[in-house]
Amino acid sequence: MLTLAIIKPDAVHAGKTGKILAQLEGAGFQIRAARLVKLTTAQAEAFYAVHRERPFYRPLVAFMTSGPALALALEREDAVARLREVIGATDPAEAKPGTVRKLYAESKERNAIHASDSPENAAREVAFFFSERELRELG
Ligand code: 3AN
Repeated sequence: MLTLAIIKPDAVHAGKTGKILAQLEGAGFQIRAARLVKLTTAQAEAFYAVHRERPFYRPLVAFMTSGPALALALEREDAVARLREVIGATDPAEAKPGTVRKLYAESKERNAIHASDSPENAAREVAFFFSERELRELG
């Protein structure tokens, strides 16, 4: 099964991309597709549309468009739940030791990595960044 991760602009800017990729691969995920993207405001708004009424929505969109981010389609058994375990809680202060966010996140907003939170969202979010054709050709 596939899930979507995004190594966020804070982590890319801080030069943590390689370490995070190594951690994801070490946890058994295979990279099925990857693209460095600089999201437009419209793209970030659409991606986070479920949060549009939340107070952190505008700052989140501004942050996610602030620099390059690495979108990843990742495969492994039980990928959605396992990736959520590996990334840790939204707030790094609450994340378990050894999780990506505990190791690399700066704050609850600048929290290094996104991961889909349900199989339905994983399908939607993988399709947001990658076409069926490129997944097929790369896989
Ligand atoms: P997660 O990324 O753990 O699934 P969500 O989906 O609740 O968390 O939130 C999406 C993103 O919005 C988070 N990754 C984080 O960057 C930001 N965010 C969530 N809650 C807050 C908050 N209370 N204050 C600032 N940013 C937040």
